Amino acid sequence: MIDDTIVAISTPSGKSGIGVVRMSGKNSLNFATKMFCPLNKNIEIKPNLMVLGNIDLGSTTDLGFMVYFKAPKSYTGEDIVEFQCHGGLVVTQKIIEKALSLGVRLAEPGEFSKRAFINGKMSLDQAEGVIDTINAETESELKASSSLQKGKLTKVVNELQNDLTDIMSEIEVNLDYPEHDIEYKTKENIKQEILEINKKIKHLLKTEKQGKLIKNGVDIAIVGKTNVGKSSLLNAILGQEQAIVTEIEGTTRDVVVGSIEYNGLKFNFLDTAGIRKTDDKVENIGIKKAKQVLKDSDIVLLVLDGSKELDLQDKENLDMTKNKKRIIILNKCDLPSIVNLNEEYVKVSAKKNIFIDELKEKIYNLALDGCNTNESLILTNARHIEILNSAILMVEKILTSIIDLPLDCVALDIREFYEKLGEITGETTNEKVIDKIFSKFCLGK
Ligand SMILES: Nc1nc2c(ncn2[C@@H]2O[C@H](COP(=O)(O)OP(=O)(O)O)[C@@H](O)[C@H]2O)c(=O)[nH]1
Ligand SMILES: [Mg+2]
Repeated sequence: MIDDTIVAISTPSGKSGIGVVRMSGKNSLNFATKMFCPLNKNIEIKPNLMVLGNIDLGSTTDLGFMVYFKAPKSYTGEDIVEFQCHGGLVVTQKIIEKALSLGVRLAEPGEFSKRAFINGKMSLDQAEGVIDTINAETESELKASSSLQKGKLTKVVNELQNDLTDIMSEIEVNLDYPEHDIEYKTKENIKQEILEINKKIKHLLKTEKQGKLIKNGVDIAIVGKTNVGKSSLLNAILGQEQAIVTEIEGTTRDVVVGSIEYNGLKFNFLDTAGIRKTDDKVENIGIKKAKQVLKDSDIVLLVLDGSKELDLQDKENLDMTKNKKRIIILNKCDLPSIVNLNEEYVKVSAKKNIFIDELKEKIYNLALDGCNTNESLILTNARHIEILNSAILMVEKILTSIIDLPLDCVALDIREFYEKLGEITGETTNEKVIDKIFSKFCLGK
């Protein structure tokens, strides 16, 4: 049982319409009533009721609301009081100071959620869903974190563990009544059941690819020789003048990055220095960077000037990018086209904004590469993936050794596998890992 009461500002600091200060712990109502005076003196503070009143700020008061959530029906599972006050830098800070002066302790980052986890209000993976929801930058990230937060992974893990519990009791019965024939049959049954579990985990792990796309976004290098319109293309895609565009060769030297959300996914475009032979020291550093960006990217947009004959540099660039996932772009399609190319390409005009939406759709489809980002549960968390990968190794070990091993040894392996899965939900997670997870939360959550 946690004894102390903690407090934190739950809204970001800065000017805002309202601010929220949250207090949790078994004495929170007691503390809160010492610093809040309802406008209606006869009102009774009841759970889940917003009460208007003056919040004590020391030298003055702020007119705001207080709401009380009674344990265990609260986020943390403890008594919680929330003050809704005016936003800005001072009011919330003064509420904190007042609470501290009464003996409340300042919460650590993620401490409310950690308490929720300790008090059984949510599993560890659900808590990770909470932080992912807060950190989400795109719709697809939000969808994935929302499933996690709602306990979809917890449910799958619990079901797998229930199957394992059934298997373990089957073994138990068999150990109590040992008979060779029965043992053999039991082992065959278990093998089938474990195979089913193996299938389910593998199915889940298949979503890892989508998960990476959702979590990391897609890095797209825009490369080509100078003056083909790479920076213009970046600007056209972003819909704003992010990179400098001139008719002077070697204008772009450093990498210019801009991101967009398209169909719920994040795409990071990296505009690079034009590749050419030059004696300019700075430009050469830029070209080196361009090659690195090209190497690290998920997709390459190789830009060519469609209004001019291809030269040796273009051909070198075509060759340099041929092993990457790439789209060849013939830019400047507003001008008469001269280029003859045997490879698949798309025509655009970065300057006149022609076929830019079509290009975005093409990039999206290439990035997705047939995978479905609408599955109801997608693994986006590296910790979960790592645990499931270790679990698969354990399953495979059980499957290969089950017929030769005595049943009690099999039972031990299955128990170990069960515990491995429990690391996802927090049932068997090491304390250091738990602390690390919650320390990444923001203050006030
Ligand atoms: N006509 C035409 N000119 C373009 C187009 N895109 C870029 N340009 C021009 O080509 C020159 C080089 O453009 P820039 O984007 O700086 O090329 P970068 O060196 O590849 O980044 C500038 O004068 C642009 O205005 C286009 O689609 N059509
Ligand atoms: Mg440029």
